[in-house]
Amino acid sequence: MYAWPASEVPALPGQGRDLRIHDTATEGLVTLDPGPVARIYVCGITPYDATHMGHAATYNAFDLVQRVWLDTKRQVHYVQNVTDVDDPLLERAQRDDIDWVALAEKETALFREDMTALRMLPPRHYIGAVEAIPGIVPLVERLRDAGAAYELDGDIYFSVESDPNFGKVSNLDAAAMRLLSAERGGDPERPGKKNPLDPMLWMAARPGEPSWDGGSLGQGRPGWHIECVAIALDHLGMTFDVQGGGSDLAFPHHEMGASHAQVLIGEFPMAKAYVHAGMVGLHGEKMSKSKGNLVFVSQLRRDGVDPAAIRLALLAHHYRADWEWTDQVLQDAVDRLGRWRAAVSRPDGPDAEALVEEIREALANDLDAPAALAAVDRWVTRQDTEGGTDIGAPGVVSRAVDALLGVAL
Ligand code: 5CA
Ligand code: ZN
Repeated sequence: MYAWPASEVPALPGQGRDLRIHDTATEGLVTLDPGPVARIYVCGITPYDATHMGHAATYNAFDLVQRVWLDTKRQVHYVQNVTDVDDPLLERAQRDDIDWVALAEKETALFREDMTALRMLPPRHYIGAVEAIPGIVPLVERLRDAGAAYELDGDIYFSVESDPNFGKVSNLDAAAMRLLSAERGGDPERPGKKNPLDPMLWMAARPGEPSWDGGSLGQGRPGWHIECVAIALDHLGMTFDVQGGGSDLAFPHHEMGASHAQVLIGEFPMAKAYVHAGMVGLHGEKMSKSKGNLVFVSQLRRDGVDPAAIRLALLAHHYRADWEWTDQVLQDAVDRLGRWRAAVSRPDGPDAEALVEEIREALANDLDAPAALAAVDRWVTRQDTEGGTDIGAPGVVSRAVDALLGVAL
């Protein structure tokens, strides 16, 4: 499907830096050394409700990854999916008595608007689960032919025991995995499974639910993890640089994806770094569509909040931290945006070359956006207190903030 328009990314003077980022699998920082084309897969939305601040924070993190790479003059091959058929989407459509396709289209369209307003750079390939089905079916068949999948009442499950590296993405013990499997779309209680954690690869058609021709798999629809594996392998190939998402995707989603790829390709890991953003909460609980404690990007925009302020509110938190959305967070961002805009509209200021390097250094260091904001704050304060005679400096600051942080001043 189509994505959304890209905003301009100004070229900056000097040299970009290679990204050092936290990898969940090795539980440490890795310095990525992509070739001339960096490859990243970011798990996309399940479009049954509008984009909330948690989604926006996660996509902001991976937008920064892209901007750091672009600053090193690399191209970025960015792929994102849309889980446009899955249980929660079908359940919401049924609850609201609307067509599931119309619901998915409506929420995906709103997501595109929100991403555009927030100046998130679009993926090169934006792929829906439904359109990926012709690529998913042969992968499930291959897993079955390799003895890594089995049938249970017409549904086809992946056997986690077929992967010697199972567990190496999320590094959790068995009890934690079992708990999270139940919470996050798995069915550990279903009788007849070889291992309670085994995820579904292909779900046989259910009455009243959409289904597709799965060839030798029968009529049905794809499981969640194989969706992302099929799209990633098709568009990026094995061993791409980053697979990204919120921390709630480490297990089971990214763990199972790595397992599917291990059996299909015979290699681990599928991504050189598994990068996970912290969870944004509201009123003490993780913001989630299922709980309904949500602040929507589109609602804030409707209320007249400048999307650049929303973006600054996200950037004020380290991507790996769990944090709370509050009115104060937004107010602080609105105030900061006002100060920055006033500063870059002045005719001159202190030299900004060192500032560009500070922003680069902060982002290259595990995407430390709060440190980048603090560096800009310091330049703004210096301009205010000491003045400065560099007539090019406000323009340099404005271009650096745009190119590296995605905020148009
Ligand atoms: N379609 C799947 C991924 S293939 C999915 O998880 N969709 S989602 O709509 O539920 O979430 C989209 C992205 O937002 C995921 O990366 C998820 O980890 C992230 N996310 C969801 N809630 C939050 C939150 N409260 N804070 C931060 N990130 C969140
Ligand atoms: Zn995914």
